Amino acid sequence: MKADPAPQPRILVLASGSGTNLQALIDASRERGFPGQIVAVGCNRPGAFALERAAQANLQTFVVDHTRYDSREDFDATLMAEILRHHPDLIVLAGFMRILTTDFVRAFRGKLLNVHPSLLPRYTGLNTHQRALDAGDKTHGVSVHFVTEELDGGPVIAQAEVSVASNDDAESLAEKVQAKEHVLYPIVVRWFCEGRIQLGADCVLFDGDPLTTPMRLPDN
Ligand code: NHR
Ligand code: GAR
Repeated sequence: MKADPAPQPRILVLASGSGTNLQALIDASRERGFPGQIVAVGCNRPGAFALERAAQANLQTFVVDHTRYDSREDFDATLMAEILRHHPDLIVLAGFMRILTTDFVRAFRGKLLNVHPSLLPRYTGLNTHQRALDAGDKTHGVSVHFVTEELDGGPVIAQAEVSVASNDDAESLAEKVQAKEHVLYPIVVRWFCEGRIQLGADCVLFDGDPLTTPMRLPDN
């Protein structure tokens, strides 16, 4: 008798908005040989288009509407309970817009990834494209990092750069950065599912070795 194939890592995606990163992950996960399976999509906004994308892909969904909770602690406790029902090995923040409490982040330490639209450590938080423009940066980009208590401060796994043109505005820059996100995020999720990346004490381990500088997607 043939041995059962090893179960694939279970991926849960959290989104808040249009879900283009979710879509990129759905598409990648359907390629032959992808080493993980998306088991559910959670969202904090009832009307988000990400939910339609998930339904279209026949994925289970759940909504925890943050406006219905008095505190972040209560919201996170409910979110955590919903997540645990799906027994994920990896939780992927894909345009998820709620800051998570320390308790939540600690409960899933080493299993939480985020895609952030800047070259961290530059521009943590919101409004990153306008801030890069205002600073006169010639390059901008995207980072994928492990989520820790420190907002957008967890160890960076990989980055991709875009060049800023003199006629770029926040919208055109966001478009360029998002195109990179859709390539970079599935690559990093694949690495995670293959067991190649881990969160060490205070850095990323890649194939067991500390990563001294983030991995880079070649600039075209
Ligand atoms: N939570 C922790 N603890 N650590 C991180 O690194 C996190 C996190 C939650 C989300 C994504 C992040 C980003 O990529 C992320 C990283 C939302 C805000 C924010 O200010 C900031 C950073 C990120 C996501 N959110 C507002 C809030 O009050 C709400 C804004 C809105 O709804 O539009 O939570 O940039
Ligand atoms: C992405 O550009 C992501 O980097 C950014 O929001 C967009 C979500 O797009 N995330 C944040 O700004 C987190 N604060 P999507 O919903 O189409 O994937």
